[in-house]
Amino acid sequence: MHLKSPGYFRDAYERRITELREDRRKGKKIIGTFCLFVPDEIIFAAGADRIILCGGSQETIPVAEQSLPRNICPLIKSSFGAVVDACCGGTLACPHVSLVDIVVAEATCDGKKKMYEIMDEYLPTYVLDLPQKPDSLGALEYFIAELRKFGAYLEDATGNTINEESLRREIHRANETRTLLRRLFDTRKQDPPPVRGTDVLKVMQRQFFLSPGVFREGIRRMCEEIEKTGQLRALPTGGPRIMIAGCPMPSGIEKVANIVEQKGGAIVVEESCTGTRSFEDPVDETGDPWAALASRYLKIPCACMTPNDRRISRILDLAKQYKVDGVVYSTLQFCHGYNIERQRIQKALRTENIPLLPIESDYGNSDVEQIGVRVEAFLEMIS
Ligand code: BJ8
Repeated sequence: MHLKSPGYFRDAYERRITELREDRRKGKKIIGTFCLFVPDEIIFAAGADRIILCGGSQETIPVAEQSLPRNICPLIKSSFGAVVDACCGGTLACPHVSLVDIVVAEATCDGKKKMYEIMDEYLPTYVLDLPQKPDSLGALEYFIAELRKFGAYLEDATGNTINEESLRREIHRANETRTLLRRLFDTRKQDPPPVRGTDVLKVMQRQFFLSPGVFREGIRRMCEEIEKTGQLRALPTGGPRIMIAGCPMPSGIEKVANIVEQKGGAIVVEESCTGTRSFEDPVDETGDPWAALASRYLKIPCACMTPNDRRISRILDLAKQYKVDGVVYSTLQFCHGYNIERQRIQKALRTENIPLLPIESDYGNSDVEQIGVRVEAFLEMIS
């Protein structure tokens, strides 16, 4: 039986929304985020909470297109449309926006950066800066200073102090989450994998809006069940082993993953921000916590970074670890970073004889059939 909603998290979403609403009423600050580069550890250490605002809905795109160009990434349009809609009393957006006091954005791709400037007219938006060449001289020092500045901003916004003890505690908790996610992903190295990729994707999406404690408990129970029974309730498909690499898949945007499974591919790993990137590299718990956070977060191999060789070696490494037969490289339309970076990744994979299928899509369903035909041919080729 295919899991529609992983049972480990039943009712967790509704409870979470109620909890955040209640906490906010009591004065807790709720931060809206859009990106993996914003360290949760600092937000929690400041006594605030967070929820993801990344839009996965097609419905809010027309609202955004009233002020943004149409030819930009649908994730940007959907997210912006959700904020505009919610702030103008609309009913299209998910309930997250109305829970949020402040947006903490990040200087990643151009479309997002420019969108955030306009979003600030609707919700107070703080932008965390990032060095775009993470391995260059001074990049780490710069990012440490940026994180400290962000911490000071949160202290001001919440009226709380971030002390070393609270930061270390949150780093430790976040590392526990990373360890559990790694344990879950490790089970997928089996042949056939004991759990469906689409179910894991739904779990990965939950990490950005559930409370970390509830999320960890759900993952722990999931791992225990898989390790005890050899598989989850979902049946393994047993087809070619597929890595999905590319843009994140926020809740609602599972189209490509669904098609791969429907056509018989066994998704064994996702190289994306809704995949391995969220738990790779624990934060060092021994040294200065600000430096340790900066060092860990700067290693996130987002395509906004240049040169992004780290991503290429990680993809090759994941392909080996998970015994991948082929890579489905899934990008969103107009996401230039991930679309262009595909060339170097495809070249590197070719040296290992691993074929790659590029799929560029949007939030609509008009291309489902066409993607299905291409995925089917790809799976046949690598079977
Ligand atoms: S760390 S991947 S979450 S920026 S898909 S909006 S890049 S045009 S989402 Fe991302 Fe952070 Fe990077 Fe991860 Fe721009 Fe591309 Fe759209 Fe994107």
